Amino acid sequence: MTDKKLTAPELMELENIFGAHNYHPLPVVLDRGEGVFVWDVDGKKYYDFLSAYSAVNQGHCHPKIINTLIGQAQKLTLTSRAFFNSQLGIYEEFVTSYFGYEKVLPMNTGAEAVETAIKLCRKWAYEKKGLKENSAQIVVCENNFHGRTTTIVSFSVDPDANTHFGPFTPGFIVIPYNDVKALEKVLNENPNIAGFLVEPIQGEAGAFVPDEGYLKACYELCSQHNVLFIADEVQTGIARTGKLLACDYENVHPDILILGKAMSGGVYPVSAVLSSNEIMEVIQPGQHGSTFGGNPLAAAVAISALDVIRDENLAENAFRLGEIFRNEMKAFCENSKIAMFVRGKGLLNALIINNEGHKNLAWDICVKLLENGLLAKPTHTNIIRFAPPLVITENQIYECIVIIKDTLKDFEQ
Ligand code: IF1
Repeated sequence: MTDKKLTAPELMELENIFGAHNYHPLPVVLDRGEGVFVWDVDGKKYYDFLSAYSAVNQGHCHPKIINTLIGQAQKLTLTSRAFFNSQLGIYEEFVTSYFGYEKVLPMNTGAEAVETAIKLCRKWAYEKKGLKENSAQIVVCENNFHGRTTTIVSFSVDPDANTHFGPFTPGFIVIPYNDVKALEKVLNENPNIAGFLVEPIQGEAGAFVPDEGYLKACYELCSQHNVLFIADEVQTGIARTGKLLACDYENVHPDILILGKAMSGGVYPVSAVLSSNEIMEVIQPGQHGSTFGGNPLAAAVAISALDVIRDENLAENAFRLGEIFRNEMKAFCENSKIAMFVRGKGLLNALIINNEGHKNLAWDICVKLLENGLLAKPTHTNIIRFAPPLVITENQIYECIVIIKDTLKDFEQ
């Protein structure tokens, strides 16, 4: 931490000059966070309705998680996996029982966990399913977002994500999302399919919720065809959508579950791939890993972060307050010319803005929201995502609904 005191414009200029321009942030420089609130360098307070893209479900700087972080940081942080450490086994038992799996493979970021799942699925396909070497295909969905590595952007349909980043990794088949028939067709026509990788709700696509029954139907098709159902719950998992996992809504237990973000409450990069003994045993020593994956600091922090989810009933809170948020915003949309509709589950919601004749309207609304003390970010030019920390209270969510409605009213002609 530096004690150098610079103004917000000076700090933004430093990022502009010395940092790569791979982001386009809203003009606010944050300095401190606590629960649902963050403060900028001038001491102005905001409701955080992004939660670091759902990593901070437990709220900023949750005291229990931070205490664990400090305690473990003073004891042992990293050993590599060349040795055992005193936290990892305890975490592995905890996390597998928490999510109902037999084994976990610990990694750090979401993209790394997705990569891990892809490698695991391919190896399973050759060693257990009996596919011919290098023939395995993984089915993915249009408008997916699974991270930024070269392999993952190979199957993105977003030109920003993959233009000029080729050559790409082969072995992926893209089908429309929320389309059971498309999955059935590809499974019937292609005998080389190893897995189906899917987000239970598409986050980057703007909290796009599939039809009820979609996940269940896909899961059943996969099991009929001996194809692994792989759920990327990096964003939807850990209580965000009103259940521990979004797949819980349809009682689907993925063959491979991918988690990240809120695994640590946003204090440290922790991701995980969970599966059965039968699938996980295809990876043997030397075949996959990471210097930081499974380190004692991550292990200790993740136990605390998952304890908080359970102890504070954050899934139930997200479910209940999400209903209130959508009902209020739905009613508002009925009489609005610019707010078209709201969608989402739990506290992962998006408002669709009518930006005809005013391309930057969603951005301008977010800048106005910022001025009014609430942080949210637009996506795909006309969608605003609303995803506060799950520790938000009923009174606070009503206060935020007022801020959002008042801000939107300013843009109605
Ligand atoms: C950024 C979106 C959110 C994810 C799913 C894997 C990853 C992500 C379902 C990779 C990451 C992020 C990363 C963030 C923006 C973001 C995002 F707008 F792109 F879609 F959350 F809404 N699977 N999502 O959503 O995890 O490697 O980043 O830890 O700045 O790119 P990661």
